[in-house]
Amino acid sequence: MAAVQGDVLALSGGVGGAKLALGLADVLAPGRLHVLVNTADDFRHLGLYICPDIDTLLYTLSGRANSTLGWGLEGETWQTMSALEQLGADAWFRLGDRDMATHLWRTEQLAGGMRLTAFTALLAERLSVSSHIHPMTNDRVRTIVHTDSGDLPFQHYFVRDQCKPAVTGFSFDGISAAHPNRDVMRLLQQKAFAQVLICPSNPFVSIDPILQLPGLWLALRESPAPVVVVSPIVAGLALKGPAAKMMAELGMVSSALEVARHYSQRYPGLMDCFVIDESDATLAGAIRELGVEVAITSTVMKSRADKQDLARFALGLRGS
Ligand code: FO1
Repeated sequence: MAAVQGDVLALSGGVGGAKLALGLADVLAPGRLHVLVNTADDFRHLGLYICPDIDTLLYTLSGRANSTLGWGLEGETWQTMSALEQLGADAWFRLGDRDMATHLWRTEQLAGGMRLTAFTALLAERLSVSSHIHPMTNDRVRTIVHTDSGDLPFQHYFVRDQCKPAVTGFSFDGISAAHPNRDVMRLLQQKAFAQVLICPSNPFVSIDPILQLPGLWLALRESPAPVVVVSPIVAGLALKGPAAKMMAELGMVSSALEVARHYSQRYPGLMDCFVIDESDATLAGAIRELGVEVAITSTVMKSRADKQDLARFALGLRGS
Protein backbone atom coordinates (compact mmCIF):
# COMPACT_ATOMS: atom_id res chain seq x y z
CA MET A 1 0.00 0.00 0.00
CA ALA A 2 1.53 3.28 -1.05
CA ALA A 3 2.36 5.03 2.19
CA VAL A 4 1.63 8.72 2.09
CA GLN A 5 4.66 10.94 1.38
CA GLY A 6 5.08 14.05 3.55
CA ASP A 7 3.65 14.98 6.91
CA VAL A 8 0.22 14.01 8.19
CA LEU A 9 -2.17 16.16 10.23
CA ALA A 10 -4.59 14.33 12.55
CA LEU A 11 -7.44 16.05 14.42
CA SER A 12 -8.11 14.39 17.74
CA GLY A 13 -9.81 14.63 21.11
CA GLY A 14 -10.45 12.13 23.84
CA VAL A 15 -9.51 8.48 24.19
CA GLY A 16 -10.80 7.24 20.81
CA GLY A 17 -8.78 9.78 18.88
CA ALA A 18 -5.65 9.05 20.86
CA LYS A 19 -5.84 5.37 19.86
CA LEU A 20 -5.64 6.13 16.15
CA ALA A 21 -2.99 8.78 16.79
CA LEU A 22 -0.87 6.05 18.42
CA GLY A 23 -1.32 3.81 15.37
CA LEU A 24 -0.32 6.71 13.11
CA ALA A 25 2.76 7.52 15.21
CA ASP A 26 3.77 3.85 15.05
CA VAL A 27 3.57 3.57 11.25
CA LEU A 28 4.91 7.01 10.27
CA ALA A 29 8.56 8.03 10.55
CA PRO A 30 9.36 9.99 13.73
CA GLY A 31 8.34 13.63 13.46
CA ARG A 32 5.96 13.13 10.51
CA LEU A 33 2.75 13.12 12.55
CA HIS A 34 1.15 16.39 13.65
CA VAL A 35 -1.87 16.18 15.95
CA LEU A 36 -4.24 19.14 16.35
CA VAL A 37 -5.87 18.56 19.73
CA ASN A 38 -9.14 19.77 21.22
CA THR A 39 -8.72 22.14 24.17
CA ALA A 40 -12.39 23.00 24.74
CA ASP A 41 -12.54 20.34 27.51
CA ASP A 42 -9.83 22.22 29.42
CA PHE A 43 -10.82 23.69 32.77
CA ARG A 44 -9.49 25.13 35.97
CA HIS A 45 -10.06 22.77 38.89
CA LEU A 46 -8.62 22.92 42.44
CA GLY A 47 -6.64 25.88 41.12
CA LEU A 48 -4.99 23.68 38.45
CA TYR A 49 -5.07 24.28 34.68
CA ILE A 50 -6.21 20.91 33.31
CA CYS A 51 -6.00 19.88 29.64
CA PRO A 52 -7.52 16.37 29.43
CA ASP A 53 -7.29 15.80 25.67
CA ILE A 54 -3.68 17.00 25.45
CA ASP A 55 -2.65 14.84 28.42
CA THR A 56 -4.56 11.77 27.19
CA LEU A 57 -2.78 12.09 23.85
CA LEU A 58 0.69 12.66 25.35
CA TYR A 59 0.32 9.83 27.85
CA THR A 60 -0.94 7.50 25.09
CA LEU A 61 1.84 8.39 22.63
CA SER A 62 4.48 8.01 25.35
CA GLY A 63 3.17 4.61 26.47
CA ARG A 64 2.25 5.92 29.91
CA ALA A 65 -1.55 5.99 29.63
CA ASN A 66 -3.67 4.03 32.06
CA SER A 67 -4.74 1.13 29.82
CA THR A 68 -7.96 0.51 31.74
CA LEU A 69 -9.20 4.09 31.97
CA GLY A 70 -7.72 5.45 28.75
CA TRP A 71 -6.90 8.68 30.58
CA GLY A 72 -4.45 9.41 33.40
CA LEU A 73 -1.32 7.37 34.07
CA GLU A 74 -0.63 3.63 34.36
CA GLY A 75 0.09 2.37 37.88
CA GLU A 76 -1.40 5.47 39.42
CA THR A 77 -2.03 6.04 43.15
CA TRP A 78 -4.77 8.28 44.54
CA GLN A 79 -3.50 9.45 47.96
CA THR A 80 -4.06 13.14 47.25
CA MET A 81 -7.60 12.48 46.05
CA SER A 82 -8.52 10.46 49.13
CA ALA A 83 -6.97 13.13 51.38
CA LEU A 84 -9.07 15.77 49.59
CA GLU A 85 -12.14 13.60 50.07
CA GLN A 86 -11.43 13.36 53.80
CA LEU A 87 -11.32 17.16 53.90
CA GLY A 88 -14.66 17.27 52.10
CA ALA A 89 -13.08 19.00 49.10
CA ASP A 90 -14.06 18.39 45.44
CA ALA A 91 -12.80 14.94 44.47
CA TRP A 92 -15.18 14.01 41.61
CA PHE A 93 -12.51 14.71 38.98
CA ARG A 94 -9.92 12.00 39.66
CA LEU A 95 -6.36 13.38 39.60
CA GLY A 96 -3.77 10.71 40.28
CA ASP A 97 -0.69 11.46 42.40
CA ARG A 98 1.72 11.24 39.45
CA ASP A 99 -0.68 12.90 37.02
CA MET A 100 -0.77 15.78 39.52
CA ALA A 101 2.81 16.68 38.53
CA THR A 102 1.68 17.53 35.00
CA HIS A 103 -1.09 19.80 36.24
CA LEU A 104 1.10 21.51 38.84
CA TRP A 105 3.91 22.16 36.34
CA ARG A 106 1.59 23.36 33.56
CA THR A 107 -0.29 25.64 35.96
CA GLU A 108 2.98 27.18 37.17
CA GLN A 109 4.41 27.63 33.65
CA LEU A 110 1.23 29.18 32.23
CA ALA A 111 0.94 31.49 35.27
CA GLY A 112 4.48 32.60 34.42
CA GLY A 113 3.32 33.60 30.93
CA MET A 114 4.27 30.53 28.86
CA ARG A 115 1.71 29.84 26.11
CA LEU A 116 -0.10 26.52 26.02
CA THR A 117 1.48 25.65 22.65
CA ALA A 118 4.99 26.20 24.06
CA PHE A 119 4.32 24.26 27.26
CA THR A 120 2.78 21.37 25.29
CA ALA A 121 5.90 21.16 23.09
CA LEU A 122 8.09 21.16 26.23
CA LEU A 123 5.99 18.44 27.88
CA ALA A 124 6.06 16.32 24.68
CA GLU A 125 9.84 16.60 24.59
CA ARG A 126 10.16 15.62 28.29
CA LEU A 127 7.90 12.61 27.58
CA SER A 128 10.00 11.71 24.49
CA VAL A 129 7.03 12.09 22.14
CA SER A 130 8.42 12.77 18.64
CA SER A 131 5.04 13.65 17.09
CA HIS A 132 4.13 17.35 17.00
CA ILE A 133 1.27 18.01 19.44
CA HIS A 134 -0.58 21.22 18.60
CA PRO A 135 -3.26 22.55 20.99
CA MET A 136 -6.04 23.79 18.70
CA THR A 137 -5.66 27.35 20.04
CA ASN A 138 -3.89 29.33 22.76
CA ASP A 139 -7.13 31.20 23.37
CA ARG A 140 -9.80 30.26 25.91
CA VAL A 141 -12.53 28.11 24.30
CA ARG A 142 -14.87 26.11 26.55
CA THR A 143 -17.53 23.60 25.54
CA ILE A 144 -20.89 24.24 27.18
CA VAL A 145 -23.26 21.28 27.14
CA HIS A 146 -26.91 22.38 26.91
CA THR A 147 -29.13 19.83 28.63
CA ASP A 148 -32.73 19.46 29.68
CA SER A 149 -31.58 20.41 33.21
CA GLY A 150 -29.60 23.50 32.19
CA ASP A 151 -26.20 24.44 30.80
CA LEU A 152 -23.15 22.55 32.08
CA PRO A 153 -19.41 23.11 31.69
CA PHE A 154 -18.06 20.08 29.83
CA GLN A 155 -16.35 18.23 32.69
CA HIS A 156 -19.37 18.70 34.94
CA TYR A 157 -21.48 16.98 32.26
CA PHE A 158 -18.92 14.33 31.31
CA VAL A 159 -17.42 13.40 34.69
CA ARG A 160 -19.36 14.88 37.59
CA ASP A 161 -22.78 14.03 36.12
CA GLN A 162 -21.49 10.97 34.21
CA CYS A 163 -23.11 12.06 30.90
CA LYS A 164 -26.55 11.39 32.45
CA PRO A 165 -28.37 14.65 31.49
CA ALA A 166 -30.07 14.57 28.08
CA VAL A 167 -28.26 16.97 25.75
CA THR A 168 -30.13 19.52 23.64
CA GLY A 169 -27.07 21.14 22.06
CA PHE A 170 -23.51 22.44 22.45
CA SER A 171 -21.83 25.80 22.31
CA PHE A 172 -18.16 26.75 22.40
CA ASP A 173 -17.73 29.76 24.63
CA GLY A 174 -15.04 32.11 23.28
CA ILE A 175 -14.62 30.41 19.90
CA SER A 176 -15.55 33.40 17.71
CA ALA A 177 -12.62 35.37 19.15
CA ALA A 178 -10.18 32.45 19.15
CA HIS A 179 -7.29 32.02 16.69
CA PRO A 180 -6.56 28.54 15.36
CA ASN A 181 -3.08 27.21 16.11
CA ARG A 182 -0.72 29.47 14.14
CA ASP A 183 1.86 26.77 13.42
CA VAL A 184 -0.76 24.50 11.87
CA MET A 185 -2.28 27.34 9.84
CA ARG A 186 1.18 28.20 8.50
CA LEU A 187 1.91 24.55 7.65
CA LEU A 188 -1.44 24.33 5.83
CA GLN A 189 -0.61 27.44 3.81
CA GLN A 190 2.78 25.91 2.99
CA LYS A 191 0.99 22.76 1.79
CA ALA A 192 3.14 20.77 4.24
CA PHE A 193 0.60 18.01 4.75
CA ALA A 194 0.10 15.08 2.38
CA GLN A 195 -3.08 14.03 4.21
CA VAL A 196 -5.46 15.26 6.91
CA LEU A 197 -7.10 12.63 9.14
CA ILE A 198 -10.09 13.30 11.39
CA CYS A 199 -9.79 10.67 14.14
CA PRO A 200 -12.73 8.64 15.51
CA SER A 201 -13.41 11.17 18.28
CA ASN A 202 -16.75 12.54 19.40
CA PRO A 203 -17.97 14.73 16.51
CA PHE A 204 -19.81 17.22 18.76
CA VAL A 205 -17.43 17.82 21.67
CA SER A 206 -14.02 16.78 20.31
CA ILE A 207 -13.97 17.54 16.54
CA ASP A 208 -16.51 20.37 16.10
CA PRO A 209 -14.66 22.66 18.58
CA ILE A 210 -11.53 22.28 16.42
CA LEU A 211 -13.23 22.67 13.02
CA GLN A 212 -15.26 25.66 14.11
CA LEU A 213 -12.25 27.76 15.05
CA PRO A 214 -12.49 30.76 12.71
CA GLY A 215 -10.86 29.95 9.37
CA LEU A 216 -9.76 26.44 10.21
CA TRP A 217 -12.12 24.11 8.35
CA LEU A 218 -11.94 26.28 5.24
CA ALA A 219 -8.13 26.16 5.39
CA LEU A 220 -8.37 22.36 5.56
CA ARG A 221 -10.74 22.29 2.58
CA GLU A 222 -8.54 24.65 0.53
CA SER A 223 -5.41 22.59 1.22
CA PRO A 224 -4.48 20.04 -1.49
CA ALA A 225 -4.29 17.27 1.13
CA PRO A 226 -7.18 14.78 1.05
CA VAL A 227 -9.30 14.86 4.20
CA VAL A 228 -10.10 11.38 5.51
CA VAL A 229 -12.57 10.88 8.38
CA VAL A 230 -12.75 7.69 10.46
CA SER A 231 -16.25 7.12 11.81
CA PRO A 232 -16.50 7.13 15.63
CA ILE A 233 -19.75 5.18 15.42
CA VAL A 234 -19.66 1.45 14.61
CA ALA A 235 -22.91 -0.49 14.17
CA GLY A 236 -24.81 2.30 15.89
CA LEU A 237 -22.55 2.46 18.94
CA ALA A 238 -19.75 4.72 20.11
CA LEU A 239 -16.85 2.50 21.11
CA LYS A 240 -16.02 4.85 23.97
CA GLY A 241 -17.95 7.78 25.42
CA PRO A 242 -21.37 9.33 24.93
CA ALA A 243 -21.46 10.08 21.16
CA ALA A 244 -24.26 7.60 20.37
CA LYS A 245 -26.31 8.77 23.39
CA MET A 246 -25.85 12.40 22.34
CA MET A 247 -26.99 11.61 18.77
CA ALA A 248 -30.15 9.90 20.04
CA GLU A 249 -30.90 12.85 22.35
CA LEU A 250 -30.38 15.26 19.43
CA GLY A 251 -32.99 13.31 17.44
CA MET A 252 -30.41 11.74 15.14
CA VAL A 253 -30.10 8.04 14.34
CA SER A 254 -26.78 7.01 15.92
CA SER A 255 -25.11 5.66 12.80
CA ALA A 256 -21.99 6.22 10.73
CA LEU A 257 -24.27 7.69 8.04
CA GLU A 258 -25.54 10.37 10.42
CA VAL A 259 -22.00 11.27 11.43
CA ALA A 260 -21.11 11.64 7.73
CA ARG A 261 -24.22 13.76 7.24
CA HIS A 262 -23.34 15.92 10.26
CA TYR A 263 -19.88 16.68 8.90
CA SER A 264 -21.00 17.16 5.27
CA GLN A 265 -23.79 19.56 6.27
CA ARG A 266 -21.59 21.65 8.58
CA TYR A 267 -18.42 21.52 6.49
CA PRO A 268 -19.53 21.16 2.84
CA GLY A 269 -16.77 19.91 0.59
CA LEU A 270 -14.36 19.20 3.46
CA MET A 271 -14.45 15.41 3.48
CA ASP A 272 -12.83 13.42 0.69
CA CYS A 273 -13.23 9.97 2.19
CA PHE A 274 -15.23 8.52 5.07
CA VAL A 275 -13.99 5.29 6.64
CA ILE A 276 -16.63 2.95 8.05
CA ASP A 277 -16.49 -0.41 9.77
CA GLU A 278 -17.31 -3.62 7.87
CA SER A 279 -20.43 -3.94 10.05
CA ASP A 280 -21.73 -0.71 8.46
CA ALA A 281 -21.01 -1.65 4.83
CA THR A 282 -24.72 -1.37 3.94
CA LEU A 283 -24.52 2.40 4.67
CA ALA A 284 -21.87 2.99 1.98
CA GLY A 285 -24.34 3.88 -0.80
CA ALA A 286 -26.18 6.47 1.29
CA ILE A 287 -22.90 8.04 2.39
CA ARG A 288 -21.64 8.21 -1.22
CA GLU A 289 -24.85 10.12 -2.03
CA LEU A 290 -23.48 12.86 0.25
CA GLY A 291 -20.68 13.25 -2.29
CA VAL A 292 -18.09 11.49 -0.14
CA GLU A 293 -15.94 8.51 -1.05
CA VAL A 294 -16.39 5.58 1.34
CA ALA A 295 -13.72 3.11 2.46
CA ILE A 296 -14.59 0.00 4.43
CA THR A 297 -12.35 -1.83 6.88
CA SER A 298 -12.29 -3.01 10.48
CA THR A 299 -12.23 0.17 12.53
CA VAL A 300 -12.43 -1.40 16.00
CA MET A 301 -9.05 -0.84 17.69
CA LYS A 302 -8.50 -3.33 20.49
CA SER A 303 -4.84 -4.26 20.09
CA ARG A 304 -1.82 -2.14 19.17
CA ALA A 305 -1.75 -3.99 15.83
CA ASP A 306 -5.39 -2.97 15.21
CA LYS A 307 -4.37 0.69 15.69
CA GLN A 308 -1.47 0.28 13.27
CA ASP A 309 -3.60 -1.56 10.70
CA LEU A 310 -6.29 1.13 10.74
CA ALA A 311 -3.61 3.84 10.50
CA ARG A 312 -1.97 2.14 7.49
CA PHE A 313 -5.38 1.68 5.84
CA ALA A 314 -6.32 5.33 6.31
CA LEU A 315 -2.91 6.58 5.14
CA GLY A 316 -3.31 4.56 1.95
CA LEU A 317 -6.50 6.41 1.00
CA ARG A 318 -6.32 9.33 -1.38
CA GLY A 319 -10.01 10.33 -1.40
CA SER A 320 -11.92 11.53 -4.44
N1 FO1 B 1 -12.76 11.04 32.97
C1 FO1 B 1 -13.66 10.49 33.83
O1 FO1 B 1 -14.64 9.89 33.38
N2 FO1 B 1 -13.49 10.58 35.18
C2 FO1 B 1 -12.45 11.23 35.74
O2 FO1 B 1 -12.35 11.32 36.97
C3 FO1 B 1 -11.47 11.80 34.87
C4 FO1 B 1 -10.32 12.45 35.36
C5 FO1 B 1 -9.35 12.90 34.44
C6 FO1 B 1 -8.16 13.47 34.90
C7 FO1 B 1 -7.20 13.92 34.00
C8 FO1 B 1 -7.43 13.80 32.63
O3 FO1 B 1 -6.48 14.21 31.75
C9 FO1 B 1 -8.61 13.22 32.13
C10 FO1 B 1 -9.58 12.78 33.04
N3 FO1 B 1 -10.77 12.19 32.60
C11 FO1 B 1 -11.68 11.68 33.47
C12 FO1 B 1 -11.06 12.07 31.17
C13 FO1 B 1 -11.59 13.37 30.60
O4 FO1 B 1 -12.66 13.89 31.32
C14 FO1 B 1 -12.02 13.10 29.15
O5 FO1 B 1 -11.08 12.25 28.58
C15 FO1 B 1 -12.01 14.29 28.22
O6 FO1 B 1 -12.26 15.47 28.80
C16 FO1 B 1 -13.04 13.99 27.11
O7 FO1 B 1 -12.53 13.05 26.28
